[in-house]
Amino acid sequence: MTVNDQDPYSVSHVDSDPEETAEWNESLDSLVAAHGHERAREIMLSLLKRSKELHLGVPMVPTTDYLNTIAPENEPEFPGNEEIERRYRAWIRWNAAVLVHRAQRPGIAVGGHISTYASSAALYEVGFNHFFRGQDHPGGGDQIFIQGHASPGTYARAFLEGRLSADQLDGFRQEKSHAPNGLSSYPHPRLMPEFWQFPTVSMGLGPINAIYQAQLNRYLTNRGIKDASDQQVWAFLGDGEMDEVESRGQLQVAANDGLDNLNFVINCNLQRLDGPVRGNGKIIQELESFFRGAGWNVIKVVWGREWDDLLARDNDGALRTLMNVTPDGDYQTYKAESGAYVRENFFGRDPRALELVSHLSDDEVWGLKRGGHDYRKVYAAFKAASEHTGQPTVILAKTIKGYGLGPSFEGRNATHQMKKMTLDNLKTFRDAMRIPITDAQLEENPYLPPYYNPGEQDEAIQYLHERRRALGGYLPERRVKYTQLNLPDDSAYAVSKKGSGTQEIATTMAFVRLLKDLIRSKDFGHRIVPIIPDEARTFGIDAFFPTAKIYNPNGQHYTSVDRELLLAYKESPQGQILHVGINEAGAIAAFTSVGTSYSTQGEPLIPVYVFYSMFGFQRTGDAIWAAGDQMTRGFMIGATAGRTTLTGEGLQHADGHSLVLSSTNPAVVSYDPAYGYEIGHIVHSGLERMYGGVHPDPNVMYYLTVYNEPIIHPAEPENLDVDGVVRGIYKLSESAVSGPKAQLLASGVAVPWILEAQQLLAEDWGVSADVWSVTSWSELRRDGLAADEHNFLNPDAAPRTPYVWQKLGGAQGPFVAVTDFSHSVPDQIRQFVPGQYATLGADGFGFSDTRAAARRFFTIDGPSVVVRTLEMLAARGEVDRNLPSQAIGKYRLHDVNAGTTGSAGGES
Ligand SMILES: Cc1ncc(C[n+]2csc(CCOP(=O)(O)OP(=O)(O)O)c2C)c(N)n1
Ligand SMILES: [Mg+2]
Repeated sequence: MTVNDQDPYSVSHVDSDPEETAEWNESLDSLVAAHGHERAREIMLSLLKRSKELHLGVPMVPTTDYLNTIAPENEPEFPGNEEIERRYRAWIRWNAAVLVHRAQRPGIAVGGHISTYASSAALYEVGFNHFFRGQDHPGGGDQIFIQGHASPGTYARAFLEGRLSADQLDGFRQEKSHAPNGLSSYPHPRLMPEFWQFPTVSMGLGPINAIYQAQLNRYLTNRGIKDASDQQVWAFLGDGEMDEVESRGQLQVAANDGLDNLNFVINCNLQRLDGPVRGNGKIIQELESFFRGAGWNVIKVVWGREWDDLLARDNDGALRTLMNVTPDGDYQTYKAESGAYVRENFFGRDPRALELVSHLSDDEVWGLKRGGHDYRKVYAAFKAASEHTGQPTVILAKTIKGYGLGPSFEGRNATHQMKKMTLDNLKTFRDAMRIPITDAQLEENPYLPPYYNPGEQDEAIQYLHERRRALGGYLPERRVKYTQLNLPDDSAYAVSKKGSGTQEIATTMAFVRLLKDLIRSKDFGHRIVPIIPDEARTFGIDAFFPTAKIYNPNGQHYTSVDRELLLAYKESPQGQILHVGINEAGAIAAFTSVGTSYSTQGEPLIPVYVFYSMFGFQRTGDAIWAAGDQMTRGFMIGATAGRTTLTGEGLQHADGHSLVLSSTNPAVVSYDPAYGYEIGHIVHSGLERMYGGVHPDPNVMYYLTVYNEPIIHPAEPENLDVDGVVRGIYKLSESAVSGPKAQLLASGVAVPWILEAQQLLAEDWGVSADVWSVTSWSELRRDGLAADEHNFLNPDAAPRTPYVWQKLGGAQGPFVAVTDFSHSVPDQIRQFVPGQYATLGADGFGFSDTRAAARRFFTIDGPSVVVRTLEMLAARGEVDRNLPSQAIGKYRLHDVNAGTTGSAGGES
């Protein structure tokens, strides 16, 4: 069976000598009575230690009984007016359901979720009324990750707060057709930039991003950039969502960092989309052991106050045993049935338990609530969580999916997807929520039941406002006011401009050299946050270890093996580098929190996330998409790029498509630079765009592919076409020879190949080829599409010319493009090239071999470019039609062993 049955301390555990055991227990009881809890705890710990020495095999307690962690006698006073809060919670619940229902009106029918918020309303409301501090709070405010499909509840609250109008509620999921009063389906900062802070709806990203948000807050504090020590992160999550690897995979980070500023609230309604989360087991027990094992503080809120009396009278543990052994599937069914059913099928299994409820009517049995619906129990849990120190806390709150919506919703397997209520459902729900709306009003148009808002003068609404005032303003709210940056001056880029002299270096190294100088840049460098998933040595970033240091809030308490070395591995609470371990999912979560610090904390930081290009977009593309939603700014560096360049590593490492993937993310600006000076201008323009204050769209992430093949980097040419570098294409070399003309295009590591081809074409075949470095195929495509779109919609206006066309318009001869990526990368600009266009690329799986052999295999090397160019010229009648086959013979193009393009070596 599942973990929930393994508790050796549960009442159902068999005792071989109960009398003797009772004597021991009595001793303990009198110890507590005489010397108090603390002393008794000391004795117990000492006994446990002794039992370990005696090898008694007493296990750590992974789970506790299926009971509330906080005993009734330890519950704090509820400080609010429960009656008033309950009143407007019901209004919020009504409006949340009605807004989804109204979104199903004929002709609209855009979907939405009713049952999720219905199950979690009390959890949110206790938070909003008593815990969650707004951004005007002196401490800086809390950060709330709201469960994506519970968004109707947040909108409904904002409606009562007067922050959203009824027309806006009716614009739910109609962002264009109902503009400017549309509301996004889920929390999407990009779509509602003044409202939502954290996108959460892709299951699993909320939990992992919340962990790294809490870490960022500590990082800012430890590094003295901002005191965020009074801020808490609260993440609302689903129990089904906890199945995602991202939900659980980084729990240890939160524990190791001691993130007591982090609280997870998991709404355990026992259901996910299709049915039970753990029908045969118990999700709360499973999560308890999982979180506890990861080092978290666990608070279970299983039962409402109505159970307190029963449990107090449960002297022989009969009820507790039933609670422990009942699987979730049964708990779900109880709540889809009736009080009589619960009496018979739950309590009825043990006469002693049945006796405990003998004085209750069936209705009262039905009224025994789950903990997550009980204000006081939830309040107690939130208070304990917010006060707990040294560990992150998870609250596991048991609820009913579709709570209060009546028998056709509550606990039904299909409830997640139910978006519409029948007239009867509406009436039942109206009664349960005590909404002063008449039958006649509902019957008038069942598609459009009215919203309810008693107005600003209402006592409850005033109470609601007062609570938010006391807590520092309304939530959620996204702000973008931030400390202005002094961007580095030109001298920071000098290293890129001067080239590598006679030294061969990879573009990775060229980038790292620039990064080093940027980090040194006064008043600016400390805001750069290198993020590295355990590849620093691969990319030469280990050089930063001793100076920038690796962030570890606990410092370095061991004697480092390499302490004598110049490049010692140095961990420090003030460390600048976020070394996240072998963990791309965590790295992108860190990238997101760091890259949105300008907004969440008003303190810009520039994340520079360096990774194996194969394990970036391909592995964590969804998280990068969410980063785009959250309007993250920063730099992603896809190192060891290229299908043939990372020699030797083979199929799973050889990246020939990350630029295709990155091109699909509208928030990503991708570049494939060839030389250091290109990198310098690209990074410079990126920083200007993100933080220069001029660009209309600063919310972008730059993606640069860099390679590990050592090459000579030329110094920056005089009169470099900087605009071309930044916009995506510039002429690198014009052929001096006379002869038939051709134009060669390449990006990144392939630029030297077309320089080689230029030379071969001139020397072997008398062809004059110009060379263009294409720094960004995808930006050129975007520009071309924008021009197309403009011309399409404005036939009478002066037509726009795509930038590629402007650049290549006067160039003579056919165009041949080559790349170490798949054909689809250079094919992106095909329709904007003013002439015949052929592309060479490396499609298919990579493999292990030398660079020269691999490039010959894919026919993308210098001689391949020559042959392709000659073929195009021959087809146009500009060279002899026998030349291509002569060239194939001369270069032995069909022989992989004849390839010579590319150097050996380079770190990987
Ligand atoms: C990555 C991902 N996969 C699938 C979905 C579709 N989806 C939305 S909600 C949901 C079920 C959520 O169940 P749970 O987390 O228990 O939330 P509840 O509504 O029960 O509170 C699913 C599968 C999604 N949003 N994200
Ligand atoms: Mg659920």
